[in-house]
Amino acid sequence: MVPNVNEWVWIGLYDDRYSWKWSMEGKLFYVGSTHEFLIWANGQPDCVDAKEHCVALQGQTQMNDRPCGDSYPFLCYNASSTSYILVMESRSWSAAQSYCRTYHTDLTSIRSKEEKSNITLTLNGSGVQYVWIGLYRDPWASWSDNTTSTFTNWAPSEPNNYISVEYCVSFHLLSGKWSDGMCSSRVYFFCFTAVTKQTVVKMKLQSEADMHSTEIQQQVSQQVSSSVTNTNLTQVQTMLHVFHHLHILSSCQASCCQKD
Ligand SMILES: [Ca+2]
Ligand SMILES: [Ca+2]
Repeated sequence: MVPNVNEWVWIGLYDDRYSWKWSMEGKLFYVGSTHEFLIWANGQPDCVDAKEHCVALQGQTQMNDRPCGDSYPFLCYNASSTSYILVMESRSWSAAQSYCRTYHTDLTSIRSKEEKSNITLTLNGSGVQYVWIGLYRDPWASWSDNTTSTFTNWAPSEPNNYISVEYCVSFHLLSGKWSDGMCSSRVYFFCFTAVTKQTVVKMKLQSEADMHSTEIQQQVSQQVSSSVTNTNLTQVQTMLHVFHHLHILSSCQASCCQKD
C-alpha cells in the first residue's frame, strides 16, 4: 500500500530520557551501582512538554527532571576542600553551573552513597523544595544508527511530549515537518540504505619542481587532497605517480578525467 501524503511516518530519531551526564565529568551516569542511591521521584523522569533536560533534587533526596530555565537554589562542589556548598540564590541550571565553575569546581555530582549522605546532610533543614545538581542531558541527540545530528525540522508546537509518552520522531509526508509521537504507535516508516559512490579523479601535473623529492611529493599530495576534500566527498585517497620524464614548463598545468 502507498501511504497517503497526509500521513506521519517514523524516521530514526528518538529521545533517550536516560542519557544523563554529569556537568563535572561529562560521562553517562548510569554506571556501576548508581541505581542504589540515585532515586527518581515517583513517575520521573517525565520530560513534561519535552522541556525537562536538567535534574533537581526534590524533597532533598529524590531526583526530578525539570526545565533548565527554571530558577532554583543549587549545590556546588568544591574539589579542593571536598565540600558541598548550598547556594540559596535561585538561578537557571546554566547560570548555577557558571557560578559553581567560577567560585568552586562545578555543580555537584552524586557518585557514591557517601556523597549522597553528605549532600543530604548539607541540605538538612534548608527547606528547599528543588535544588539543582549537575545532571543534564542533550535531547533528541540519537539517531537509530548511532549517528548524531543537530538538524531538526519540528512542526509548530512540536516536540511536546504529550502526556509524557512521546519519545520517537515521525515525519509528515506532505510538509516534511517532524513531530514526537508514542514509540509504540503503528505507522508507516522510512528505512535507509547507505550508498557508497566511488569517484576516481586522474590528474596529470607538469612542473619545474623536482618531483622525485619526497618533500615536493608530500606538498603536491596535500594540495590535491585539500582541494578534493573541499568537495562533498567524505573519504579521499590520493595516489601520486611520479613520472620520470617531466616537461619543463614555466607554470603548472593540469588535466582531469572523471568516471563514476
Ligand atoms: Ca519531571
Ligand atoms: Ca507530539
